[in-house]
Amino acid sequence: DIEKVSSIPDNAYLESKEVQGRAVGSTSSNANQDAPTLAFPSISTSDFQFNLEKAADIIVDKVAEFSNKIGNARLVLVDLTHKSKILSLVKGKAAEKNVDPQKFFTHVGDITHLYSTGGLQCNVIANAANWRLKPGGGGVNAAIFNAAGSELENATKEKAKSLSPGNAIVVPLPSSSPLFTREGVTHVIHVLGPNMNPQRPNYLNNDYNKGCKILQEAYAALFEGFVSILR
Ligand code: AR6
Repeated sequence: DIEKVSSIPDNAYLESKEVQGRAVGSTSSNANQDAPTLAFPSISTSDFQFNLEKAADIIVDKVAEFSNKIGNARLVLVDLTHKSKILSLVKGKAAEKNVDPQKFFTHVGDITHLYSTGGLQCNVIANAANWRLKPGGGGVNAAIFNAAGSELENATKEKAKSLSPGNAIVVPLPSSSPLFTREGVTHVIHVLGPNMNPQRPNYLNNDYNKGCKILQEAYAALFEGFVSILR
């Protein structure tokens, strides 16, 4: 796939390296591949239309802050395509800030097929949810609820009825869910980010003071949720 390969930036920065390693067997460069791993999408930057530069700064700041609190576990920012603007921005900023590439890297792939298609084992995935915690609505939310089956919907309902912006909720996934059996996902963490889309609820009317604060809170809640699973 020449098109895809040529679009990988020069500073590809560990992207998907262990994926290839996993397929051909273990090597010293991917010794950490069995570590607990949180895969997360870029919250609020697609349907919720949050500014990508601002989001990238917040992601890298929060990752840097939490990378000291997760032991040997890993954080992985995922997006669907090699052309993802948010992945390149975050890769650049993470390299500038010397974020440990063993603890944080980016990965191109569908968050519902990380192991089966990408060979990347992630026991926890995050969802960019809606406030009702309901399936559908497109984006990563629809993909995760579809892939996880009714098990996720029911397990979510048991935990909470709704979510307010800047918050996250950890949902243990029943072992009968296809996402558990096929991908090895044991927990989904729903996160509600700030909304800059006038067509959606809780619209912030371009108020980036509030928006950035809510996005920071959202990532802190997400990473704290992951830390609570590690304990
Ligand atoms: N795998 C990996 N990344 C994905 C996938 C996937 N299957 N699908 C989308 N992304 P979005 P938001 C990336 O719009 O902006 C929903 O309707 C996508 O490229 O899913 O927080 C909810 O119900 C982008 O980088 O979430 C809410 O109402 C990132 O995931 C609303 O959208 C987030 O894009 C939330 O909007």
